Amino acid sequence: MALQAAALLPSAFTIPKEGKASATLKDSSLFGISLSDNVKSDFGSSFKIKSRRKLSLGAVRAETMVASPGVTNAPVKGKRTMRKGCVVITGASSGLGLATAKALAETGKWHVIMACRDFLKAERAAKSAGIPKENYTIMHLDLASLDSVRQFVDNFRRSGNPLDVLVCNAAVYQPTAKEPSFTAEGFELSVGTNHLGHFLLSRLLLDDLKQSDYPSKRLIIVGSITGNTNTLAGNVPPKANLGDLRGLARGLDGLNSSAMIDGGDFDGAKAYKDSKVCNMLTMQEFHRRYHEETGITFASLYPGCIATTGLFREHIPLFRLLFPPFQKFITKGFVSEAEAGKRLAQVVSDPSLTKSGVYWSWNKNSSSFENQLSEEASDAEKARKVWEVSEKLVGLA
Ligand code: LMG
Ligand code: NDP
Ligand code: PMR
Repeated sequence: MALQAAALLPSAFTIPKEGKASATLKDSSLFGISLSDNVKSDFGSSFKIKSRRKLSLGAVRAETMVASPGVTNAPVKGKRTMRKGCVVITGASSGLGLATAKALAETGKWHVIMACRDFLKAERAAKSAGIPKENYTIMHLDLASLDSVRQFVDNFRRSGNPLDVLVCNAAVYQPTAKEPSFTAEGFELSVGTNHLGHFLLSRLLLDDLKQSDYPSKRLIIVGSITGNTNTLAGNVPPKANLGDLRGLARGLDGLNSSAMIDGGDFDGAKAYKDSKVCNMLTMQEFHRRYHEETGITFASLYPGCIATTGLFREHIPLFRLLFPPFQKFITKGFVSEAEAGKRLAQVVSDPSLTKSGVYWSWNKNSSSFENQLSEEASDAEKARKVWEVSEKLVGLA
């Protein structure tokens, strides 16, 4: 089994033919080997130039039109009126979400809604990160409760802010749990929070995104290399595998059915990786269903291995001690929170990253490229099934 992955390794460094936008590059950080600069700059250059030109027009007009800072419901004077963008980031109280909030807020061009389960923690985090206070608002959101998700959507609408970009970033990881824990509605916690909570949130907020007059509207769902079995990292056991979704279809309640999507025995690390596969599949299903009709950009990404974040808080102390140096010096996949925040901020706001249906990654020089997902994470039929089963579970169907 492991050798399947070995066979895949050389192809991880396949270089696309020059000029081809549809690259077949895999996560680039395996043992520090990455793409040559030539390939990187060739790749994607055509769409970069096009979209930059289009958007800069809007930006120039915009700067002359903004009268006062802050997100307002100022009357829309034509499609290209530019104002501060408004971005909702879930789980912005630490790690990647906080770093992204900071990176965006500091540009002065974004107002960040930090959607967090712990209000005080978020406030302290924003303050100590030095995020300018006029550029963020904290709103309560507990993704482990669908009622809370619905409440958040109501509160957000009442706040009168437009929704230009939604970033589904929050996650929990329970690598050492022997028994499953559950969300308010009784779904296994990792898939319930990371996938189902975000699934409901993004389905409900799709209407708000549609109504935005911002030049580039985006819905971003954070994925990961460890959910992709076409990489070495994705082959470290336990591997992601959604199977035939029998556990998910029965509600992941751990009572009448398994707490795992594939119906197997509970494994916290696998549940997390499975949830990331659901995140990446959901992004693609959104793209297939709504991109053409709405013009919204749907994207996912692997920001790099941010080995120092709170994600590993439940891992054993030895792991937390060794994991950062292991990633820094052995795999070379390590990235700081600040750097990862800049990467995600790019996916939120960079005019050259408007392509939809894409899973972004970065090479050693921190240049973005379109990466290829594993077979399971790009399986259109599975994406449709995950979508349909999930909408039943969250009460949308
Ligand atoms: C599980 O353990 C836990 O059970 C689970 O609870 C959860 O925590 C989960 O993913 C999280 O992990 C899986 C186990 C995987 O992880 C460990 O226990 C890690 C320690 C393993 C130590 C192995 C020594 C390697 C030396 C590395 C340097 C030390 C720094 C370590 C820092 C991190 C940890 C403390 O680990 C294993 O199963 C070990 C075997 C890993 C092999 C994975 C490779 C996949 C196969 C891919 C084939 C590629 C072939 C390579 C050929 C190369 C040819 C060029
Ligand atoms: P952190 O633990 O630092 O951040 C996770 C955030 O999610 C925290 O703000 C946490 O809130 C929030 N959160 C957890 N549960 C809920 C909930 N029920 N409702 C609302 N918010 C919640 O981890 P990272 O920054 O590393 O993780 C961010 C994203 O990056 C995740 O999607 C993760 O899968 C992804 N990722 C991380 C990688 C890494 O190497 N770290 C690699 C690849 C992807 P609180 O502060 O209250 O705990
Ligand atoms: Mg992994 C080839 C490089 C590589 C990369 C980029 C990652 C990323 N990891 C790599 C390799 C390995 N890891 C190897 C060879 C091992 C065996 C020693 C290994 C082990 C390992 C563990 C035990 N790695 C882990 C864990 C975790 O608990 C993390 C995890 O799986 O969380 C779900 C993790 C990660 N490794 C990564 C990344 C990004 C993670 C963090 C999890 C994520 O968000 O996906």
